[in-house]
Order: sequence, then C-alpha cells, then structure tokens
Amino acid sequence: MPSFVHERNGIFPSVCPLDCPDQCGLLLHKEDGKIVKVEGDPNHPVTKGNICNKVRNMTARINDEQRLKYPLKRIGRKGEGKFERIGWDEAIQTITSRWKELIASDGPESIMPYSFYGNMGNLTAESMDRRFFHRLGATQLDRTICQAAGTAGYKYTMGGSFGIDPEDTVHSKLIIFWGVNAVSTNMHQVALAQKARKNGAKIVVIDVHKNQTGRLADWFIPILPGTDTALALGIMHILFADNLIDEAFLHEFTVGHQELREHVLQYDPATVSAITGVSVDDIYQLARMYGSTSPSYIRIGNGLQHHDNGGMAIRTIACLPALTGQWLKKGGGVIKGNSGYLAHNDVKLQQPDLLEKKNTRVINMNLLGQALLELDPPIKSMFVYSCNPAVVAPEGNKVRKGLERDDLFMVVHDLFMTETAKYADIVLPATSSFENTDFYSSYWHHYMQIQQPVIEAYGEAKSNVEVFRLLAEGMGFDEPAFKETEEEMIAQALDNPNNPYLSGITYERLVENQYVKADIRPLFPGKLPTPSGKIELYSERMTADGFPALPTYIPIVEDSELPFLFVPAPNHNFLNSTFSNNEKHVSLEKEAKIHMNEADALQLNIEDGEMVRVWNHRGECVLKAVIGENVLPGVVVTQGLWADAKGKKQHVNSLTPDRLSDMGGGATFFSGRVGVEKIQYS
Ligand SMILES: Nc1nc2c(c(=O)[nH]1)N[C@H]1C(S)=C(S)[C@@H](COP(=O)(O)OP(=O)(O)OC[C@H]3O[C@@H](n4cnc5c(=O)[nH]c(N)nc54)[C@H](O)[C@@H]3O)O[C@H]1N2
Ligand SMILES: Nc1nc2c(c(=O)[nH]1)N[C@H]1C(S)=C(S)[C@@H](COP(=O)(O)OP(=O)(O)OC[C@H]3O[C@@H](n4cnc5c(=O)[nH]c(N)nc54)[C@H](O)[C@@H]3O)O[C@H]1N2
Ligand code: SF4
Ligand SMILES: [Mo]
Repeated sequence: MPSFVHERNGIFPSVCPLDCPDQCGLLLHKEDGKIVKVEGDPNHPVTKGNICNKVRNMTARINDEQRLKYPLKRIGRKGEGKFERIGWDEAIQTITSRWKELIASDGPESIMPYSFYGNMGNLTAESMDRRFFHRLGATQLDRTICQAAGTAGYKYTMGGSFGIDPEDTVHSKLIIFWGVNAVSTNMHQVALAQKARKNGAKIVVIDVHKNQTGRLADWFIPILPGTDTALALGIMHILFADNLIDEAFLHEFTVGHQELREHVLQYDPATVSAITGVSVDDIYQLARMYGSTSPSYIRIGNGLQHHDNGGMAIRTIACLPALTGQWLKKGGGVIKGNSGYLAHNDVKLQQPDLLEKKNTRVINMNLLGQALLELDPPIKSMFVYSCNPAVVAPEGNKVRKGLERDDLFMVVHDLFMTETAKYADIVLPATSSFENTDFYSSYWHHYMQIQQPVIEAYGEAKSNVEVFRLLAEGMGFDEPAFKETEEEMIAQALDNPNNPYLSGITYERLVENQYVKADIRPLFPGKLPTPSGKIELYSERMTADGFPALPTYIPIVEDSELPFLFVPAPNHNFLNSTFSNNEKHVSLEKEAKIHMNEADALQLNIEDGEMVRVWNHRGECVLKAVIGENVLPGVVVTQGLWADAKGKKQHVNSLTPDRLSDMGGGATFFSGRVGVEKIQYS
C-alpha cells in the first residue's frame, strides 16, 4: 500500500472521515512531518474544494496536546477521570484475561461492543471489530442511533437506499429541504441548490426551527414536530383532487395508487392544518407548487426520523415523487440516503460466519441505559469505540448510572478522554483517520474514496483494525481473518457481486484516482428491490410487519403532560459530540441555548438572554433562552451535543426518551417533552 508517511513535506490527498453525507475530498498540507493545513480538494467532482468550518479547523484536533498518547488504566472513581499510563502489552493482557474469565464464568454474551461511526472509514467502522466480536460470541449491538427508522421506512416504499444523483439536482426547479438543516449538515447540497436557483429554482424549507437553512429559503414553512406525515398526505389529497398526477407513471411503476387515492380523501387541508399547524392556504400552495413544478427534488433529512413516527414519515414523503412522475426527470425525485449504490461486500468484511451461536442476543444501542441497569443475565463488560454514548445516547442519566457500575469492566478506544472514557477501566489511544489506510463510501454522493496514511501514528495510538488484531491474538484466535492486511480487506469488500453499481471500482483504481464514481444508471425504467419491483404506495410487507399498508399519520407518543415539545438537534460547529471539546469550535458556538417562541416566553416571564431551567422526569439542563419567532409556540429547540463543562448543565440527552421509533428500532430524540422555567436567583 502506498503511504505518504515518510514524506516530511508536501500536499497529500485525503477524505473527510466524519459522519457527514458530503464526504469531502481533502488535501492535507504537511510540513516537517506534521499536518499544518486541511483544505478541500478542488478536483473532487462534488465537493469541489469547499469544506466546512469544522474541518478547516481540524488541524487543531489532529495536533491537539489533549489527544490520548498511550494506554491508561483507571486509578480513580468511575467518571472521575484519574488514570495512569500503562503499556500496550499490559492493556491487551488485562482485557483479554478478564474476558477469558468472563467467558468461563458468564459466557461470551456478558461482553458487548458499543460503537458507531465516529470515523466513517469502512475498515475502521465495521471490519476487524465485527470479525472479532463474532468470533468471541459477544452480545450483538443493533446500531440504530442515527438513520435506522428512516432507512426502514424508505425501504418499504423504494426497496433500499436509492435516491437520485445529487449532481443532477442543479437541474431541479423546486427543491424542498424537509427536516434537514442542510446549511450545517449537507453544505454541498445547498451549493447545488443555489446553482439551481440561479436557473430559476425555488427553495422551500419545512422545519420546526427557522435555523440557517430556513433563513436561506424562498419559502420557509414551520411545522409542529412529528406531524410531517400528515402534511405529505395532505399534499397527496390535493394532487389527486386537482389532477396534478402522472397517471402513466403511476400505472407503470407503482403499486396501490387506486387505494392511495381513496385513502387520502380523509386528509383534507382543514384536517391536516389542525394537525400540522400549517395553514390551509399554505397547504394548497405547497401542493400546487409541487404538482406543477418539474423537476422537483426533496432532500429528506434525519430530523424527521428521530420521532416516534419517524419511519412512517419517511415512508410517506418517499411516495410523493411517484405521484407526479418525478423519477423520470433529471433532477427529480428524492434523496433520503444513497448508500445502496456504494454497498460493499459486508459479509466478507465482517464475517458473520465466525459467530457460532446464531441466536446470540442483540441489544438495541438506543437502550443502553436499560441494558446496563436491567438486563438479565447482565452485561459485565463493554468495549466502546468510535462513539461517545455518555453524551450522545438518549436517557443520558440512565446511561451514566449504568456506566458507573463498579462490576462493569469497560474499555474505551478513542482519540480523546471523552465523557464516556472517564468511566473506563482501560482507555486505549486511537489514531486519526489521516494515520490509517481505509476506504470511504458516501451515503449521499456516488463516489468511493481512499485514504492512505499521511502522518505517523500519534504517540502510541493504534487504529481500530490494529487494536482488534491485537485482541484476537491475545484471545488466541488464529483464523486467517485476523491476519489480513488492510489492502486485502479493501479488495474483498469491493468484490460485491450483489451490487452492479460497484463493478468498476477496484482497489487499484482508487489508489490511482483517489475517488471513483459508482456505475450509476437511472432507477427508472427499471426494477426496484421491493417485493413487487415497483414503488410500493401500498405495501403488503408493511401489513405483515404490523403497519398500515398505506401511508398513515400516527401521532407521536404523549411523552408527558409537560407543555413543550423538545427538539435537541445538532449544531453548526460540532459533529455530534466531536469538536465539542475543542476551544475554537466551542467559541464559535458560544454557549448552549434554547430557542423559544415569544408568546411562550411572555407567559413565563422569560426574557431573551436569560438562563432557564429545562426539565422533565428524566433530567434537567440550564440553558440560555433565545426568544423570538424561530419556533412555533409549544416547541423548544436546542442545538449541539455539548461536552461536560464545570458548573454547567448542558447534557441535553439527559432529557431525551429511550422509547424506540415505529420502525427499525430508531431513536426518538425529538419526541420528548419538557417544562421550562425562569431561574429565580435569591
Ligand atoms: N454541522 C454538523 N453536521 C452534521 C452533524 C452535526 O452534528 N453537525 N451530524 C451528522 C449526522 S450523524 C447526521 S445524522 C446528520 C443530521 O443532519 P440532518 O439530516 O440535517 O438532521 P438533524 O440535524 O437531526 O435535523 C434536521 C432538522 O430537522 C428539524 N426537525 C426536527 N423535528 C422535525 C419534524 O418533526 N419535522 C420537520 N420538518 N423538521 C424537524 C430540526 O429542527 C433540524 O433543523 O448531520 C450530519 N452532519
Ligand atoms: N440529542 C441528540 N442526540 C443525538 C443526536 C441528535 O440529533 N440529538 N444525533 C444522533 C446521531 S444522528 C448520531 S449519528 C449519534 C452520533 O454519536 P457518536 O457516534 O457518538 O458521534 P460523536 O459524538 O461524533 O463521537 C464519535 C467518537 O468517536 C471518536 N473517534 C473518531 N475516530 C475514531 C477512530 O478512528 N477510532 C476510535 N476508536 N474512535 C474514534 C471521536 O473522538 C468521538 O469521541 O448521536 C446521536 N445523538
Ligand atoms: S464535515 Fe462534511 S462538509 Fe465538513 S469537510 Fe467533512 S464532509 Fe465536508
Ligand atoms: Mo447521525
């Protein structure tokens, strides 16, 4: 494998490792063996040299003195953060001998991995680690915290994660950002939309919060949280009533349009207006605009699916372009996620065959608190990597109580001493992505990219792949799977006969070109991976799974009697909790705030800029109130997953529910309720 590590100076190709749809091409400037500047690669066909502020400041993170340099063992209380240095040999020996004991006394299911996509590299995120835990026979983790509900919902309609090519969206004449804060979370989609706008396109944003994305819209439509399914059904009602539909498309490429036509009669604009808070006039205007503008494109965001009814919301919105035949137009259709086009051979990469007991228990990662506190037989050891559950997981106080358990042997592998790592018995230092070999597949654009190591490993840090190789050796696992090199694994992963779009992408081409586009063909005319091969407006599979076969509005759960719906969304300068420990990024965000409608503030006697207590039966936060008209009455919104800071109460997930969404076992971060009150200083 080529590597740039031994070149002291120069500019080297790279890829952004963060969990962000844009997956930018990067150029790393290296001086005297150190990265001194991160910039966008101007030749990348989609991201074109523009990168976000977060990653322009990434050098600070890579070279941060606070980075973990060597393995540590805990000497203080759990959560206190007192550790002392140990060597890798001792660390691996401590972990594997403890696991061998646990396997003998409690069985391998007493051990559980806990990981997510802190680094999106496919090898880092889901290769050697999966092989290792399969071979170990550990409790399996269902990784549901991000897109699970929407992916399941979208699949009922479209069969898999296939939308349009974002590069085509420059041709769109109407762009709807629906539950996506694209200015912060998908900036190159905004750039493409701006290009389309120069050619006459209109940009509509549907959101519960008029944030930076809402502010750039030609038309911002505020909506009550968790009611988008009703709005989509109201649009369908009008499209059918006004005959703004494409009959030919419906006949040829969909199932169930007759049933849907009947079914949506009940979602008349007055009914939908009462549910959503969108006026009858606006519902008419939106439906008629959608029905008469072509090509029209909907970017479906993640905000929608973090609700009790999130899967259904996305299943429903995904039906809209079929009604007007948009899939046949260049720049018409939707993107929810596009990971289907770049799907690699995960069976070869993860080797599920190494798992002997096929009915090994599976734990939903959104239920971490419950799993640690209530599971019987209990989890006795947890290995956390590429994830910071003490901050990002719902019912955060329950999670932290679980992490405090003295009989839980916990290992954390990360670049930093995160809130989660403070609870660990052993902490292991991780390399940054720029120190590793890996391959990356965007879940929005269609390019696969490669990372070759550019700098030396920081201190004694090791990559995820390397750590699991060492653990396998320590456990005495001698299968060839644990000896394979990164290059071998990439080649295996790219060999995926189930995915024709991937056929032209090889390891050699990636090394030569840095990014290679999947072999994309339009979805229509063609056969979808649904049971009928068509777009399923009516889905028998949904009936079999216990859902209504037709898109149906089901309200979110009545979380409590408290007055406010609470939407704790991401912010501009952090990436989930990543960067929340970095001074520069924190100073750009200033402080943790809560947005509230002025009518509510008036009633509660709260003034702009005052600190307020936000609470429910799960926990409390103290945040700075921002009063205005950016949210509807009855709704409060925060932004960002803030790091713990002395004297501050800003752990928003201490307030979020650990109920699961309707589909896919997804998270319901945005379906909770809170009370808000002025802080009375005595
Ligand atoms: N800067 C930045 N970029 C990121 C991230 C980050 O933390 N910061 N996180 C990354 C990750 S992991 C993900 S999954 C994506 C998430 O990025 P997005 O897909 O943008 O999803 P969210 O930011 O969760 O929510 C998007 C919007 O949904 C709104 N919303 C909440 N509930 C509702 C509702 O019921 N209806 C409607 N219409 N809108 C609603 C919120 O106000 C928010 O503006 O971004 C990725 N990119
Ligand atoms: N309230 C609320 N909560 C949310 C969300 C929300 O919108 N609101 N969003 C949810 C969503 S969509 C997501 S995806 C999750 C994300 O939650 P997480 O996956 O926990 O994401 P991060 O907070 O970025 O934490 C990633 C961690 O991985 C570490 N890391 C990075 N690279 C590597 C590596 O190569 N190896 C190892 N071992 N570690 C590495 C980073 O240092 C960081 O500590 O949060 C969820 N939580
Ligand atoms: S976080 Fe997203 S926008 Fe920023 S550099 Fe990475 S991929 Fe690009
Ligand atoms: Mo996510």
